[in-house]
Amino acid sequence: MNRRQFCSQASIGLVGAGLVRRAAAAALPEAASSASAVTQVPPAPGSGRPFHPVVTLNGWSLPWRMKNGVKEFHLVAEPVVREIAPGMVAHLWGYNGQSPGPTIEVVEGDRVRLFVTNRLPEATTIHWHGQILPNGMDGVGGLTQPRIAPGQTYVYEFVARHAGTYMYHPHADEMLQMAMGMMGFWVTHPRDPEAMRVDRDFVFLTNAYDIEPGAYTPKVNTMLDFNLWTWNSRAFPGIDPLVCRLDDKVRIRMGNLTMTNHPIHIHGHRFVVAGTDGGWIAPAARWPEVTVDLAVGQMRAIEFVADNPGDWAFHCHKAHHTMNAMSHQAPTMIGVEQQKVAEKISRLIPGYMAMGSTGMSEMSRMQMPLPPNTLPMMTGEGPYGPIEMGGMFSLLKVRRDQKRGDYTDPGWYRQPRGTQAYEWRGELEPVARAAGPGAQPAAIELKVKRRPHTHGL
Ligand SMILES: [Cu+2]
Repeated sequence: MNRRQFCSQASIGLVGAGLVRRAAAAALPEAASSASAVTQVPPAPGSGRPFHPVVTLNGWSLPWRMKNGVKEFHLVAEPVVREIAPGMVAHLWGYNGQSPGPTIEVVEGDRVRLFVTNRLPEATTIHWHGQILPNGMDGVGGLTQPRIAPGQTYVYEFVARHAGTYMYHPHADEMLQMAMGMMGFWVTHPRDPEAMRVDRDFVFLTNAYDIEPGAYTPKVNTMLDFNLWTWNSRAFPGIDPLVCRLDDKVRIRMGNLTMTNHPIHIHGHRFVVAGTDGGWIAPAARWPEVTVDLAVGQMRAIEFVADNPGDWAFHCHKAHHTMNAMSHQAPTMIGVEQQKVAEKISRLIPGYMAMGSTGMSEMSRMQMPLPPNTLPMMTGEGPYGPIEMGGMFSLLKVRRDQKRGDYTDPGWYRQPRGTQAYEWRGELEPVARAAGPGAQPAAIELKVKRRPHTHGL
């Protein structure tokens, strides 16, 4: 645990203790709040039944109080400021200081009472996605309850009947409210804390925003062409790595509240899909995967053993979703000789740069001036240069010497000697090509130039 994590845990603990002392007699539990984007590893539960808490990427779990055997939470729907990644903040709506809201953790069979206070400028509700509950607690504005007007507090109460992976979100002006970041994670732990035990249990929600470079508030009417693809309202390199000790049993729970699907892919490991928002999958029915598609409104829990040391890419496989704010209207410039036109334009606009003649990778190297409050399209500096990724991208960091329960970033992985790709510096054999119609012209070979050797590895 690093110092910041310790301090944030300590502050959660203090809020929890404060709840018991100061608000025990009050009808309404205190609403804890956190505006930090640091991953806050929750402490072991101090009241209620035991469980092993999950770790919310760049987020936290909401403290509760026990009142006559009921687990009470207080959610406050309100405008929040969220750092998407260093260099950009967004003005979103969320819960208790953050978007997404804090993760709610309960145990199967718990009776749960949730106070929901609306500090937004318009009415809202909360739907408890995946829960099997009485109809009147389902949170669909107009259908199962009146909407919660600004300033009002509503109470939801039900029994968390099934262990599993769930989420919460509004069912009132939901296109706008979800485009503004209103959502949160819910985990119902099994009755037996040792059942389905893993060493690391990570959770995150996928979300997407359309925020013009230089602006702060998402465009709420965008249907598909979002420019920020985020996990827990964070874009790489703002997404914390998933740090593991070698041979840890790892679970990653993910939910999708965007407008499109996300094929989530992991490198260096095979996993099984162990659960959905409908419940846990019987072990004999699970099959191996390296990519799982998260459809809209779905949740998936994947499990694997982190038995391969290294820094492994973990990302959405839609290439546009590992990019930050970009213009999709930019023309393809591969193969276009721009030198002459660039010279002419430079006479009119000093500092003009021609871009993309050999691809777009060069853009990750350019230190182009950006308007305030946006992110470069491709970001993240690795040990060998730009990683050329943004958006829905993070790292699974597996280390032999990581301590149990320690989530501190161990830095970059150093590959053992002889286990890293290297440049071939010998002679190249001539390539044999078939003659006849459709054959590749030999001239292509002549264009292959050897690049200077840059890494002394
Ligand atoms: Cu995606």
